This record gives sequence, structure tokens and C-alpha cells, in this order.
Amino acid sequence: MKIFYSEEHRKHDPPFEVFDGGKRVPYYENPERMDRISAALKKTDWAEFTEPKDFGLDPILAVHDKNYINFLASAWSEWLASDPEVAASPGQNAFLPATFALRRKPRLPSTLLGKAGYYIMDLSACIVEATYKAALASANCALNAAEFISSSTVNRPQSPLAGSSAFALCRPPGHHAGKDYAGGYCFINNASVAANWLSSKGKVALLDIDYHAGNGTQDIFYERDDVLTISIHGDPDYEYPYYIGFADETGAGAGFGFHKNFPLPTGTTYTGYLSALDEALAMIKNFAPKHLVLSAGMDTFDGDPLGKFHVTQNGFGEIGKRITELNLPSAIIMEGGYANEALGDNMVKLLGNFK
Ligand code: OKP
Ligand code: ZN
Repeated sequence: MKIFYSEEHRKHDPPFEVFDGGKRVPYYENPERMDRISAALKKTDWAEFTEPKDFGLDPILAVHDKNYINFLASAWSEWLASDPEVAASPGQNAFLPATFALRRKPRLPSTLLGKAGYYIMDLSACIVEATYKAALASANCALNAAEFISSSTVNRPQSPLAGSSAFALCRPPGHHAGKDYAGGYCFINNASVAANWLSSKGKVALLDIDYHAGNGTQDIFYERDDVLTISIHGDPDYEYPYYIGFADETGAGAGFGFHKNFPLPTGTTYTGYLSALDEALAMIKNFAPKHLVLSAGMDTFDGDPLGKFHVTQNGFGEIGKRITELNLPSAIIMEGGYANEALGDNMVKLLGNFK
């Protein structure tokens, strides 16, 4: 299997994030996650690591607002220039707003912190010097996977490992990022950029199995009928992102009936999870897409520090197997998963069924 991976993520390593109660904790979405997954993949005989090529900004701007992307590009250097304390110890700092653009129809402020509260939805999407370049490289991993699976029957290099799926080992993740906002460790919505790119070739199903509701993806495709979006996650009544991801949100306008949420209770086990998954897979089959994009978050794992489900390592094997039974060319996009010690093996279990 092709694995698209870039080292550009490594210096995107914020020193902290802010948890409930204002508590500063070490950044859960850390570079070690990628090292754990890479190490586990390199122990298999089927992983073929490839450096992603650059698609440029066009496919990203087809999903995201240009002013938002410009904000991401210059936020850190503007922050550095605005505060001598940050300039004195840049490594101890991350850029975060402390006021947010809630509910009203806000106008975009002209100042840096005003923009930050407008474009960032929480205290976990910390920006540091390397963030923007890491986010671009992450999106490129997803685009490379999309391109690879769409050319699986034509122009496929004569590689013995060639198959109909590809894995984008993306960091930072993407599914919480909307058209013009960052949140939940996400800046550019990698899976949505890939799905939108693939949508010019035929219908796309985007299945999000990360433990957290894929709010960014939901927002981006909410009014479209050419990309079916489905998310299985912790019920937002008790879980981040709290305000979106409910069962009665099913799309709007032309997109009505083309979004589906499966909010599940805290403590969901393998069996409860699989029945939601089977329902999701039946919907995808019925939609008959040309390509599948899988937002693969592994934080449904039993031991995940940010999750409340109990999917086991073997559970990921079964989840992967059932998804491959769709028989669709699949771009698998890395999202969350924070139980670092188990993350590599869990990922290998999930991917091992794909060809
Ligand atoms: C990103 B992904 C802890 C606060 C939660 C944000 C979680 C982002 C998850 N109580 N902070 O979907 O894995
Ligand atoms: Zn998650």
C-alpha cells in the first residue's frame, strides 16, 4: 500500500493546549504519533512510503476561504512581531485567541487577535511557526492519496504493491476544520480537500470514523449531493465539538439526505460500534459512489485518553475488513488517535485489510 508521508509536520509541535478549566496540558496531537505509526508500518511487508508531491493552493482554495488561508499563513509571524515576550522565547509559546466569535453574525476584525477569535473555534488549534507549512504538507498527503486511487486502473506504476487504496499519514489532522475556521488540532480539512478533488471524477462517499464528530467536513459538504458524508462519533451532547454532530442534522438544500451522523453513547463497545458502522456502510452501498474517503481517527480505542469508547485492537481489524467489503478505491486519511503506545499497531490492524 502507498503511504504518503512528509516530515514537514515535525516542527508543528505546540508546547501546550488548554483543557477544560483553563488547564494547560502537553499537546496531545504530537509528532510522536507519526513515529509510532511509521514504525509499525515499516515492520510490515506491504507499506511503501512515498513523499507527496505539491498540488499547489488551488485544490485547497476549492474548499477553504482565501482570507482564512492567508490568516493561517501569516498568523505566527504577526504574533511574533506583536509581542516582545513571544520573541524572547518563541519555543514556550503558541498563538491562541482568548475571545471567540460566538453566534452573532460577526464581521471580520482587521487586527490579529480579532481575526484569531473569528477563525479559531477552541483552545486546541495552536499555531506555531511551522504550523502553516505542516498543514499544507498534510493536505498534499491527502491529495496524493486521492490522485493515486483515482488512477488505479490507468497509469498505475507497475508496482507489485499497487492496489486500490492509499494511506495519507496526515498531521495535523483535518476533520474539525471548516471552510473558514480551525479547531480541534485541525487547520486544513485534508479529507474534504481530497473528497472535493475526487468529486470531479464521480460521486464520493466520505466516512469519518474518528471518535469526535467531523464538524468541519459536515459543514463543508452540507448542501452538496455529490459527496455523501457520514460520521460515527461520541454524542456531542457530552463530547467535543458539542454543538454539531447530532442525528437530526441530515443536510440542507440539494444536500438534504446526504449527511448522516451516528452519535453514540459514552462507553460504546465493539458491538454497538459495529451496528452503527453496518448501517453507514449500507448507506454508502446504496449511494454507489466511485471513490471512498475514510477519515481514519483511532481515538475510539479502549485506551485513548481523549475518547470514551472501547474499540479493541482486533476491533479495528474487523472495522477495516467491513469497510473493504464495499470494494471501493479508498483514500484513507489519518485523523486523531492519542494512545501513542498502541496507535501504530491499531493503524496496521485497520489498514491490513485494504489492497
Ligand atoms: C481532535 B480529533 C478535552 C478537550 C478536547 C479537543 C479535541 C480534539 C480532537 N476535554 N479538545 O478529532 O481527534
Ligand atoms: Zn478525534
